[in-house]
Amino acid sequence: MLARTDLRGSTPSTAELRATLPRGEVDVDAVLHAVRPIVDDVRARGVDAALEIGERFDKVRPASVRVPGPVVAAALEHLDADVRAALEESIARSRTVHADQRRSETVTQVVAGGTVTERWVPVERVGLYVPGGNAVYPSSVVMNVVPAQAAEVGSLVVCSPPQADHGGWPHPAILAACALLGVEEVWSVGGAQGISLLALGGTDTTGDVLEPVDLITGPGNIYVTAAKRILRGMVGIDSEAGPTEIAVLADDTADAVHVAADLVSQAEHDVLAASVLVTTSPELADAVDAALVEMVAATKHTERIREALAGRQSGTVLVDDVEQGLRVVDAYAAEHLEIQTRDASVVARRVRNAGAIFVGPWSPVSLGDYCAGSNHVLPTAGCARHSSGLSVQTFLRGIHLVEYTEAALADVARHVVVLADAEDLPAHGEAVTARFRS
Ligand code: HSO
Ligand code: ZN
Repeated sequence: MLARTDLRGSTPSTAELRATLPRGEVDVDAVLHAVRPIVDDVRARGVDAALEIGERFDKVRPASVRVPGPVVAAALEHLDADVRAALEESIARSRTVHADQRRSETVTQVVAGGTVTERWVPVERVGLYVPGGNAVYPSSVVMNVVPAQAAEVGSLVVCSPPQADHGGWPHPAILAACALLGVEEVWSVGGAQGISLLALGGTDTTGDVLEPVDLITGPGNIYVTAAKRILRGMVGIDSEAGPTEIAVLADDTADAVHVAADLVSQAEHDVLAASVLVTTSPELADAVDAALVEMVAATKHTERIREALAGRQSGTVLVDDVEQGLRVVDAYAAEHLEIQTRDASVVARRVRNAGAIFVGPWSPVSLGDYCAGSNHVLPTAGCARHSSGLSVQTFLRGIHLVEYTEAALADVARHVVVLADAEDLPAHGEAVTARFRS
């Protein structure tokens, strides 16, 4: 069922591995030309442009960008009681984990009379994008809002596309999650125009001012990603999110049915989703394939999953041993990596590159999607080599406070002057020496 790559007996370099391993490509550059005019139009005409463009794509125009408070409150009232309880559990666990990510200020005594203090200061205003359409994920509201709140950002707005069959407001499940989290500001606008409005601000149809944000987080489709790429710099953005990925590193101790279920679970997101099995055991690979055939036929979103598993982004990689498996998963740098091997906990700690690691037989990715307490907004497409998932840290800036006394400055003055002269910037040196001339 999954295409196979056999690396046994070979010693490919990291670059060779990256070229060989299954991976899709999302060409954001290809849509930039379509997105730039949208950004420019919102820059020029604000809310009018955003609503007009939205009407073209979403086939609906909300009465205002800002969702009225009573609409948000009503969504929570109508929320199914079991869904509410599950979301509350998800929020509570997530808050527990993210509260531990808060940072305290560090004061470093560099020399007598000279300190550098690092303060962690929350971003003033943030925009959290939550997709609509096919993917209605109240869980993603939790994953964006909880770290932002734990970081104590000044203000936050959740932004999600209007839904034609919900009166032009975002999906009620998303509104309900916002209400549960105590989010007071929700905007009904999506796509590239939503990202543009977050970055640029505007005046709502009601006359209310829509304040621009300093940082935008949250996944979206390729147009959302393109708009973030265009506006990055003017606003901060989190790492670009592509289709979801799961890699499983498994040996002969893994349960084939469980591995197959996990591969299917993430393939369920998108025809472009990637499911990759890296295993030392050809027997396990065969058993997973057999299990997939049955499982894919029996599950709800058969077509989507079949396409995702058959795509060139998915496959099985056979390796000699766990050592080689580790090199493979490090080269791949999966958004989600499961370790289903002997001594999983030890193996997991040797992984260098992954968005999040799910350790052992009882920690499936879907636990992390909803209720582990961990965050599910994670780097995709190999970005885990250099980026992390959303956390409190995403919403903080480290600011150095440099505090030297006269004596401490005098003591180091000659070094500053020498370095300034070496860079042919004598005025830099003068800014120090001027202080000691009477
Ligand atoms: N696996 C997705 C998140 C998600 N799953 C939301 C279910 N709902 C990306 O980490
Ligand atoms: Zn998922």
